[in-house]
Amino acid sequence: MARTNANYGLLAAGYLFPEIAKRAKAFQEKNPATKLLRLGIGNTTEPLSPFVVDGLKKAADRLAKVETYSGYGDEQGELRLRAAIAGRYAKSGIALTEKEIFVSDGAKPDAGNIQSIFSQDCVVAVQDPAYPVYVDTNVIAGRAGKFDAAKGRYERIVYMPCTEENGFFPQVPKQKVDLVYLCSPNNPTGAAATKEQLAKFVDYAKKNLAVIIFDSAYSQYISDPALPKSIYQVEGAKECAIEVNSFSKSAGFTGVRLGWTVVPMELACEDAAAGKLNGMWNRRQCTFFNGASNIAQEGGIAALSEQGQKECQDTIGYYMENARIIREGLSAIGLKVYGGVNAPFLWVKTPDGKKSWDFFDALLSQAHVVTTPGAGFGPHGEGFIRVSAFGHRKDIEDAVESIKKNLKI
Ligand code: PGU
Repeated sequence: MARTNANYGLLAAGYLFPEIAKRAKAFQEKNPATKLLRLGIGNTTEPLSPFVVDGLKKAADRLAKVETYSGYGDEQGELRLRAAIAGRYAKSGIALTEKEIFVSDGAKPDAGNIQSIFSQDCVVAVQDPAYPVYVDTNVIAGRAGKFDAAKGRYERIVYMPCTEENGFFPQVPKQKVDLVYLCSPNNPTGAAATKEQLAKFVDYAKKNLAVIIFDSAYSQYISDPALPKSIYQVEGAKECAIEVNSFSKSAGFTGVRLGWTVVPMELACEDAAAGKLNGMWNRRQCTFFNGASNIAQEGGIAALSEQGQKECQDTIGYYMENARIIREGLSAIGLKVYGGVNAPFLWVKTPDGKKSWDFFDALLSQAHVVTTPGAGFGPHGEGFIRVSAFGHRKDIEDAVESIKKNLKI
């Protein structure tokens, strides 16, 4: 008799974004004439850079001819792409070999799957609020324990509060934990960590033989040159950190699908000498994954070229101008707005201590704007909503105007 993974029963709620889509759809069905303005999920909207499109087309054309056709590639990704990724790190003074880079179909699968190479009894710490994948995948893996509905927390997860008081970057945990998830620039708060802040976690991880899982999916949105785009800019981080990244937000590949994970050879933990975790992730990927699409990988190579980088950066500039419009518009009506300077997300405090789902509902019903309630990202997300800067300019402007005109604060 087959039995199911009972850990699914421990998940406190449905996955956040489909849940929001469901509420938006219900509202739309009741109000069919209303145009909803979607600043909820962080989904890219602008066309790919022409240079990247060329790369994708060339790869598709190669598949059309017997002489150039290719099937399965290396599970770890095309060597040329891994070399190009290593080249990007080299520009920040980080030396990585191709063997330390694993190309994938996105940062979400990697951020979700990476926990599988660690022991089931590892204690996990997350920023609170955090991208829900870190917690949910550990719930499914059986590391989170039961959900305490009164506290809005899983009993075995260590929540590291990110608040207005600490500039949305947490203190290192007081207790010993084994896996630490960090995301910078942060989803959802939009805060980008300084090198000094990351260095404290690197220190902590080395002292406790913990491993940091660093999600840098929004690194290209950093405009302040003093802020690190990779945790490996911190001395010693290769010994204690895995880094996950993506082409989704940097090159508009949310639908194309391409990402990567760095597992440095130096990385070690309590029962793994240097090299072992790299070998385990390699084994995991070879067994569960058959490589990213060869077309997507050619697009990735084009995106990392000089021309590709320039064009992709222009699109990032477009989204960051959206962020500025949202920031200024919402601040002008007296809302307290964080983020949106080194990240495509704005973290907006709800007025009068409103619950985040209530403010979400108010924005939806009064202004017809879809956002993401902060509570969906963890207990300290309560009292905030996340606004995404991804969208067509006109929709962003309309959303801001509609909030200004229609929201009753
Ligand atoms: N990491 C972070 C921190 C993210 O915010 C997202 C997307 C990803 C990874 C996903 O990267 P891929 O390379 O595309 O897999 N976050 C969006 C989309 C929602 C989701 O479920 O991924 C968001 O709105 O938070």
